[in-house]
Amino acid sequence: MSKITACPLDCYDACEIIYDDKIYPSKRGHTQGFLCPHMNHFEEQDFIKKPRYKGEEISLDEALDILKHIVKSTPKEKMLCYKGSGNFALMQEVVEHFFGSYGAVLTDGSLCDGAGEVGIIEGRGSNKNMPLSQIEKSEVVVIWGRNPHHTSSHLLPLLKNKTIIVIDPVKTDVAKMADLHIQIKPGGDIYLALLLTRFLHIEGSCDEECLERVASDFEDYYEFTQGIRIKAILESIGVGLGDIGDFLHFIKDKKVAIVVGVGVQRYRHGSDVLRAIDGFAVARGLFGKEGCGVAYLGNSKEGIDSPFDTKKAKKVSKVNVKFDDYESVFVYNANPLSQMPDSNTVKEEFSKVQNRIYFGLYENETSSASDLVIPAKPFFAKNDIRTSYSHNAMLDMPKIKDVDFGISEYDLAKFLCDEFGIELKSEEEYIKHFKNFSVTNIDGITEVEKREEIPYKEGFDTDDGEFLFLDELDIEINLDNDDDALFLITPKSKTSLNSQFNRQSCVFLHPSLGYKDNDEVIIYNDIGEVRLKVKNDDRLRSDCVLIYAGTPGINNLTPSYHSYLGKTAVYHDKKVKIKKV
Ligand SMILES: Nc1nc2c(c(=O)[nH]1)N[C@H]1C(S)=C(S)[C@@H](COP(=O)(O)OP(=O)(O)OC[C@H]3O[C@@H](n4cnc5c(=O)[nH]c(N)nc54)[C@H](O)[C@@H]3O)O[C@H]1N2
Ligand SMILES: Nc1nc2c(c(=O)[nH]1)N[C@H]1C(S)=C(S)[C@@H](COP(=O)(O)OP(=O)(O)OC[C@H]3O[C@@H](n4cnc5c(=O)[nH]c(N)nc54)[C@H](O)[C@@H]3O)O[C@H]1N2
Ligand code: SF4
Ligand SMILES: [Mo]
Repeated sequence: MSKITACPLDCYDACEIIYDDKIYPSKRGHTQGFLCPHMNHFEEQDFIKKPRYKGEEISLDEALDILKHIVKSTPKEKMLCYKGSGNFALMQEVVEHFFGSYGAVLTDGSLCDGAGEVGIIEGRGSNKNMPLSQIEKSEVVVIWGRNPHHTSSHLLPLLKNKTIIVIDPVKTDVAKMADLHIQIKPGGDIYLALLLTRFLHIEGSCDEECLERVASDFEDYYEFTQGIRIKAILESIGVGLGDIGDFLHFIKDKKVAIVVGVGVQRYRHGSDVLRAIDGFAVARGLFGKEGCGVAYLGNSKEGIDSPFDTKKAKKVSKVNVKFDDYESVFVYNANPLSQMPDSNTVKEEFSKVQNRIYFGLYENETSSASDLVIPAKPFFAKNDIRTSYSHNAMLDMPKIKDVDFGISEYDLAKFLCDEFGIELKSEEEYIKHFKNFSVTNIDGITEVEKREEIPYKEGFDTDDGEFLFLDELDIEINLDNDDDALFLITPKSKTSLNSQFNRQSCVFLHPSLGYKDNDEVIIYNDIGEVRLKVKNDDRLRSDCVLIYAGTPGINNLTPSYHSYLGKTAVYHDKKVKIKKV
């Protein structure tokens, strides 16, 4: 039996793993012989092992029987299936296949990268990613709102001997090693991207050939960037004119990779930020060339058709679905009571649902508020296959070692499909379906066949092949520091993966705010409040409050409205205040 599998987690890197009694990193490809702490300690986690109903332990058969009765007794339009991305592999969708085919309601929208993705698609016509293998070939890497030491550590070896520019409100580890760190005010990136484009044009460094070929509207766009008042805007985003000069100096005549994370698009205008960053990259001629491009979170399913029947189902937003509109809610691969914005409202509405079902690996806010809890099997005990949003590999995840608890997504879907007369193919057929979209390259690495190593070589995927620039800014961006409210940023923690593993419990503040370590404070705004201990952190700007994603209570403070485009949560859109307990 093959001992090669892959990490199932929602992470850029999608590492290859050898499972030989325990988990080891593969030495091949991008994994390069190391895994992060999540996988190194994966098997030490407390998995849920026993199903339970209303607090009483039951057998798996009893749990499935109760599930069947709940589904049977719930009107289809009153049954909601809420899926998250706790396990990122492709077979996970099979449970939605059952609920979607049956006529229940599924979710859409995004808690993650959706706003940025829409901005990219508006400009380029698609969201094809610059893969890791191309970043390796660049000379300058601009890390724009990404924290690779926490979230994409396999990028780090590729940064060696390259010029590094970091744009981040926090002096992250990668900012410390950078040639230039622009410690921008949160939410200011759109202006920085527009001003960089304007100055690129002023200094005559635009790629004229590229503009002529795929961006004939550039002159209009340049005019649009002239509408920005340089001095006032630079001051309001905390960037100096010298930073712009240094940035353009470092990238001059070099192969440049702009590596963007989700931090820049956690605002209502999130889609415009990615579109403006892309606009700069187009002006500099970074698309379709070796070692150049923009690496955001690409569409991990690009080049693969889903075999599952989920398209026709009615869908409601993951960001702000009203749980109490439903009689029964089936949550899997997710911890919405912690990870959706506006947790207080989410918890209250969830508590009013008649039948709350949680299907997952670990106990959390959602499992403890559910009536029926069904344990899932961990990745190495079930068959699956996965792709990534940062490289083109397709990684097989065969069942390697069974465990004596839980049920796989396929087996749960199979049980329900059989009970309700819904067609389901065999597990092998689905895995084969996915494999049909792959090809094995000369290094023995299996990749998605239709992915281009250097995307947009032949122009963009818009109707006429041209890039579509942003042409208006009718947005309201609150960059004022004139009240005592502070910007809230909620980046990813090194110790947890969203709400899985070791979650943080502190609020991080700049020492100049005058709090002592371990002071108990209440962070609040008009949405809610959370009580946390202080940790002083001089890597922050003094106008920022940092609470890591996954910290219990963080989303008491975050708004449930969508980004203007892309139906995405906007976790950094609301400022907060602090009071001592
Ligand atoms: N260890 C770990 N790894 C993870 C995860 C995890 O929870 N833990 N989660 C996974 C998931 S689901 C995702 S989506 C990815 C996300 O991974 P990343 O894209 O790296 O996202 P974040 O850590 O949220 O934010 C990255 C950086 O953006 C900065 N930032 C915040 N606001 C702004 C802003 O307005 N402008 C700029 N320029 N920067 C800003 C933050 O300070 C932070 O350093 O990570 C994945 N990997
Ligand atoms: N404030 C703030 N909130 C955020 C974010 C932020 O940056 N700031 N980040 C957002 C982002 S980018 C994301 S992607 C979301 C993530 O939010 P979620 O998708 O809810 O992810 P997790 O918190 O990792 O919870 C995943 C759950 O999936 C379950 N699980 C894991 N593996 C399996 C499996 O194989 N099968 C089944 N059935 N279940 C499994 C585990 O029990 C785990 O508790 O959170 C969002 N929330
Ligand atoms: S770096 Fe990402 S893909 Fe690799 S082991 Fe850690 S969580 Fe998994
Ligand atoms: Mo995410």
